[in-house]
Amino acid sequence: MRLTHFTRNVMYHNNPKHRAGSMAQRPRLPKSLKTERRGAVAIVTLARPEKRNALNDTTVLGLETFFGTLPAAVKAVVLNAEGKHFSAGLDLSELKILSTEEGIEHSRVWHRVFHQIEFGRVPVVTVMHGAVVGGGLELAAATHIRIAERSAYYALPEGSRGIFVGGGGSVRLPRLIGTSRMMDLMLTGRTYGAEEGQAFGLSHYLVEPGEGLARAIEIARRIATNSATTNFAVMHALPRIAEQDRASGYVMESLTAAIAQGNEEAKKRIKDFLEKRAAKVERK
Ligand code: 1HE
Repeated sequence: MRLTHFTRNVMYHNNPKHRAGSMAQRPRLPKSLKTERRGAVAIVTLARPEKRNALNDTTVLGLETFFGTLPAAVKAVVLNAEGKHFSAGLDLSELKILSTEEGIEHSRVWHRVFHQIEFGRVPVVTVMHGAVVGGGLELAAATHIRIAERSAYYALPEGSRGIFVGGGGSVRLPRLIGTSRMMDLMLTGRTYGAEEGQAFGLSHYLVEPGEGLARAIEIARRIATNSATTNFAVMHALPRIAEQDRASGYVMESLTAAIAQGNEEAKKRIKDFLEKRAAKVERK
């Protein structure tokens, strides 16, 4: 196999000495990612606006390092992006040199990294604006809460580039918007605007331009106050239950509910409510 930039990168990250979490110090992230801490919330920002945050190997593997080495005190993450666009998707300049075998490996690396985000330790809130296309949409779809600024628009230009989604898009996006809409996006190259994305399930919140990050931090802070058991159950049990047959789902739900309610944190929170120390459910 030719030793391309991509294969060298994968070999580096697959080496146990270099893997996330095995280092004594916080590992270095590539320049295309910036990070910031706000208490229990960590913010990771795609920072390659000159290339419209196109996702190259370095950035994708950097995300793996970031999510694989989150300090224990971080309870939620915000994913943000610099510049006018969230992400132009896969860095096409890297794709042009991959053989078929390397293409499979490339896609499998994206699967591994995005799986680590979706089924990681903490919920991730994404702020989307401008172009959210191809692999950028696949990345956003692997996160848990998506906030769209009104400038956001969505597309899957893989069809017009002669390729196919490779970052888990064909698994995740039909579950969000339906196979039929995804077919339309891929076959026709059309875009959906922010309002359509909101109506179809690509975003949970629609906000004015420039308001996404503040809203994301507010939501991430709220998520960080949940019990770790609840967040774990929502991230790991809920999507699996949704994909199981009903009978298995009910069993898994009972077990998850019993484990959650049995812990001291739940007992304390319920007692607090009953003794009027906790917030009511309010519609603001
Ligand atoms: C890129 C990329 C990229 C921009 N790979 N370099 N994705 C696409 O097919 C989308 C391609 N990009 C675009 O359609 C447009 O760039 C945007 C609509 C996102 C933004 O337009 P604009 O006018 O703001 O920027 P631009 O002038 O097109 O691009 C600025 C620079 O970024 C330019 O480089 P420069 O050196 O000439 O300045 C572009 O070449 C570069 N650039 N997008 C590489 N994608 C795991 S499978 C996933 C499969 C996919 O994601 S396929 C979808 C690929």
